Amino acid sequence: MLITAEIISALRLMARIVISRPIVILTRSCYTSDFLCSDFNKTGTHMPLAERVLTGDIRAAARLMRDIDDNRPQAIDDLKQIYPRTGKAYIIGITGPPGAGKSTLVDQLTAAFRTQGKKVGVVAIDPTSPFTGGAILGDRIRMNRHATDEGVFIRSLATRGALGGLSRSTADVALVMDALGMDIVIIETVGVGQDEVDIVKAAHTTCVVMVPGLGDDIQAIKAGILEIGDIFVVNKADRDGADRTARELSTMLEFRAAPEGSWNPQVLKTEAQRNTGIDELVREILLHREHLISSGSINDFLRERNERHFTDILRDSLFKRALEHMAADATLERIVTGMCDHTIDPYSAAEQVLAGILERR
Ligand SMILES: Nc1nc2c(ncn2[C@@H]2O[C@H](COP(=O)(O)OP(=O)(O)O)[C@@H](O)[C@H]2O)c(=O)[nH]1
Ligand SMILES: [Mg+2]
Repeated sequence: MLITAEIISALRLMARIVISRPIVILTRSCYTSDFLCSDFNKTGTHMPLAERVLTGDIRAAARLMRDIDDNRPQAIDDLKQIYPRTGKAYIIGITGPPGAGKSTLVDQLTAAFRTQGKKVGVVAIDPTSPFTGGAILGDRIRMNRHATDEGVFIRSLATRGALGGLSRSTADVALVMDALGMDIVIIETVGVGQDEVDIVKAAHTTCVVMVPGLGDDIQAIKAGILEIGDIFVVNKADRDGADRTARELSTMLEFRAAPEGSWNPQVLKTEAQRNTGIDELVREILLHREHLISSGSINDFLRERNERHFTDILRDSLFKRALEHMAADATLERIVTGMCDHTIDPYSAAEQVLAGILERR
């Protein structure tokens, strides 16, 4: 009897595996879509990936973003080719604490820009989900109504494994969206650390999203977040204390020493869930854009952003080169062993590794 029961349960398990397999494969193919790997465009002719992106081919863009994620060397060649044709998209950063309603707001902003005929790319970054993260999936579901709209391209980036390189991969993904012809690129990130601050610094306009009821905690908001905000949004204005939070934020902003003629950040109230206050937010974003252009501060902004982008790439390349150099003859192990018995100091070791790379050139 026991054996029969075991056999039955084993058969059940096998049946479940057999049934579930195709489902798993289908689900995977929705996201990682191997059919995206095809190098043929809609007309069936062969065309380099970068060129396909530049003609607005969404599948090619998804493929290139995956290559960027996987650190494929070919991705760099493609980025080189698209770069000269970028610089047209307007980048909006949305940052704030988890649960503030950022994704809901991004969804409404996307809809608002779509009614103006603008194509919208969204990059959602969520450091709270280091693995496959429910929140990232949540963003996808929340943005689902745009899923069939060819004028909207949504991409989630996990911070896993990115170790400091996140601002760079975000910048690269934003470039691909720009090359694809997206007029607006919205970057959503949780405002928790320096990495996230760096990410939104790449945006032309940064909106900091808060919620009512922060009370005295508002004092604890990192000064860095206050500094980067071009627009402050008190979302969930349907909740008690929205006016108070908005007033407190305005007061804090008034105390900032801002140079004459510089942009004066406003505090807006929204109810993202009910689409209230979104048109006002769009208007404020466009006002900030006008200010950047008319005051000429867009030039300083672009110089700063490009310098950061370049130094990020240079740092990455040097580090990669150093790792390769050290891997050739187990240098890293030797340095670490030497440091453990204090016969090697890390400062001289780093100088020597660097000198070794430079000699090779
Ligand atoms: N009461 C209220 N809830 C909202 C509002 N906007 C978003 N939410 C809800 O807040 C929760 C978190 O929203 P989400 O957009 O995922 O926040 P995120 O973590 O900042 O991206 C969700 O359950 C939303 O439905 C709003 O204006 N009022
Ligand atoms: Mg979110």
